[in-house]
Amino acid sequence: ATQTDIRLVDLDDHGIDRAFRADVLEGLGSSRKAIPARWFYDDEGSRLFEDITRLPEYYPTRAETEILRERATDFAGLIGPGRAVVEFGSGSSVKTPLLLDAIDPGAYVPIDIAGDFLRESSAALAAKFPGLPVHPVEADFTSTVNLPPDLQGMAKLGFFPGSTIGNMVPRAAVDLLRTMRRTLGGDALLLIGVDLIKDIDVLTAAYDDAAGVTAAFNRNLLKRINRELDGDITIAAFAHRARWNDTYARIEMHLEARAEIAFTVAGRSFTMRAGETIHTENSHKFDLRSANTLLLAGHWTPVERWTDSEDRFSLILARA
Ligand code: AVJ
Repeated sequence: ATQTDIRLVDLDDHGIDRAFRADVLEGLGSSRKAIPARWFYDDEGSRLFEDITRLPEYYPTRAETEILRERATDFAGLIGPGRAVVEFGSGSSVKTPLLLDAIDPGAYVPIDIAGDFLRESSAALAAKFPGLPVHPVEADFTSTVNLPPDLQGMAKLGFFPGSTIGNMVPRAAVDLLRTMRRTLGGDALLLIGVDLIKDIDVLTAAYDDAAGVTAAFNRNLLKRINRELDGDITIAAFAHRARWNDTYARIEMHLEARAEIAFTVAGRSFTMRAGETIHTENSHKFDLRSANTLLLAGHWTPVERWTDSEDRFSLILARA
């Protein structure tokens, strides 16, 4: 294909609305309140996350970008040209071009749940790579995604950067890895980023920055609930918390009620005690063995791994 293609394969918006409502009502109704982290990424949340990646405390993006910059020759040799790069979660402005530059792909397929953000980032990417077919797909990639028929016969490289896999508890991560294998098909490869276990103060600061951007990102979930689910939550009544859970090897983010509070969402009433939290995110950290074990359980065989110069972050290449 010579023509740049930025058609958007459309997902049923009502499906997303219904899933958000169901997750929020179930999460707020449970005795330990929790809402899945994937709901952070409405258009505003996606923009706030981009701001997070530029924070001095938030090292993962810089560390991963360093690996992509330094190891282009390795990627070219191990991956080769002509593959369709399928990115799970739409590309940030910097990382994806580094990978595409390194391997000379046959097509680029970003999959994301946030449609408007996907449209913008796909258009920007297509402009940078004239002649590269770009096929954005608006979908929830935790279920098998039907890739555009134009890609049949092209081997796939899954790209899952940013340690997004760390947002899932191990059993969900394993399910997702197996789902990705189904989405990508036969002789696929997967290039996946995982954040490494390190000093707890460094980890905690990355999720509780001095400028308060991560706090705004966390609280944006409440704004989204108010707007999309007709809620009346007082946003300022909640404090942002980030804490290390050593048993699970993960940073947890919570929204903590500063005082007793009552609110309604979608016509339902909820109350919270002072100090009670809504658990909004897990960000699991790995060492190289736990990362390999996770991949193997997800039916992927590790082939090669790279870390940044300060051993903070790792990119792993695996084969189906
Ligand atoms: C994009 C999910 C990997 O867990 O580090 C950043 C999201 N949350 N700061 C992460 C996030 C708070 C990020 N991931």
